[in-house]
Amino acid sequence: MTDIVAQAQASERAIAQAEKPEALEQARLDALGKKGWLSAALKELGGLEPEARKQRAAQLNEIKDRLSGALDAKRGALEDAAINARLAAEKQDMTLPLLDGAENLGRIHPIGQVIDEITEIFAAMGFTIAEGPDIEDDFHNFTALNIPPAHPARQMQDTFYLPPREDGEQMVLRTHTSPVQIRTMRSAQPPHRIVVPGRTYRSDYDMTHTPMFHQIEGLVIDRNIHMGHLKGVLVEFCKAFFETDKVKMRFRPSYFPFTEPSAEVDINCSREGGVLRVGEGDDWLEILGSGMVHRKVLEHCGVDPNEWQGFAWGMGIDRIAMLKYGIPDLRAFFDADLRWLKHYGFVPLDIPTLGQGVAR
Ligand code: 2U9
Repeated sequence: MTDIVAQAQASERAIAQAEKPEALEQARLDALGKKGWLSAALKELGGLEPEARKQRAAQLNEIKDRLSGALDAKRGALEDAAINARLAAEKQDMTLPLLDGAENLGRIHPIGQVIDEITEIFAAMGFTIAEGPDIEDDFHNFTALNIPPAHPARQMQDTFYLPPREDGEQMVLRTHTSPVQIRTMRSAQPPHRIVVPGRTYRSDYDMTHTPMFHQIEGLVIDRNIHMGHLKGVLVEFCKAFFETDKVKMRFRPSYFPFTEPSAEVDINCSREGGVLRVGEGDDWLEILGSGMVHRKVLEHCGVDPNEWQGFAWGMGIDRIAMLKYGIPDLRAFFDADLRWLKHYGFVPLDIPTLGQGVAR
């Protein structure tokens, strides 16, 4: 009898003192396991007198319940302790910015970035984006734009011609995005306010020219439109794009077949020490061409030039991107070099710490 009480107390002590699940399991096996002392005691019940057996069985069951309860409680306590120990040891500061993740973030190509910047500025002025095909017919790329057959822009060295079709028509890779404005005017009634970004193609390749390049053009057609509107829109655009109010602009008379009068637009810059700074200094830098839409172009589009007038402009996106972000070589734009893109590209989300990581 005392034996059992002593063994029960020893088991309770072993349970209380167990510091690891393995020690607790051993304590359980020693008492309640098949070969444990309680199982052995239960097996001995059969040899007892009925009355003694009853008392002994009640005692053993009470001990078994007590030990089982103690084992469950201790198991729970050890599990809690293990979790708390892990929480303390593996604590992570979730407020720290990403480091490895930032390394692997994709980048927006400078051309895409500049297209987004420019279209956003014009969108705020009420323009919508228009797009069209890269492969164009002669009418939309040249004739409608008042570019006659003998014009140098049509010559083989500038224009990529596709093999003639069965009907004899020779399509071209568009040499500017202007055909999109032609399509817009021929398919919808004025007024129009559109910006047209896209790929354009000319047979040219050197430090400053690639056979595929990007343009963005704009067109406004409405009643009583004049050069003052053209100037106002382009001045606002330049201030917003170069993020300065002090940029000076110069409108120089020029010639384009599709506009009359025409003007090229320069902004002031400094080139001290070989570093180009926009909006500073007394040098000039050409950034775009513009003009009032030629009446012959309006007529080609079924727009009555006596009722509707408009202005248009065009600029090279690649050149403007190089200028704004100090990118030296145009050809690198199209090399698909990920190291270059990591350096000159833009992080998609505007979260500074994502782009730069943090000190460890
Ligand atoms: C229509 C009528 C007029 C678009 C214009 C320019 C002037 C111009 C060049 C800038 C650099 C092309 O990428 S570049 O080589 N563009 O100077 N573009 S006016 O005039 C239009 C367009 C469409 C219907």
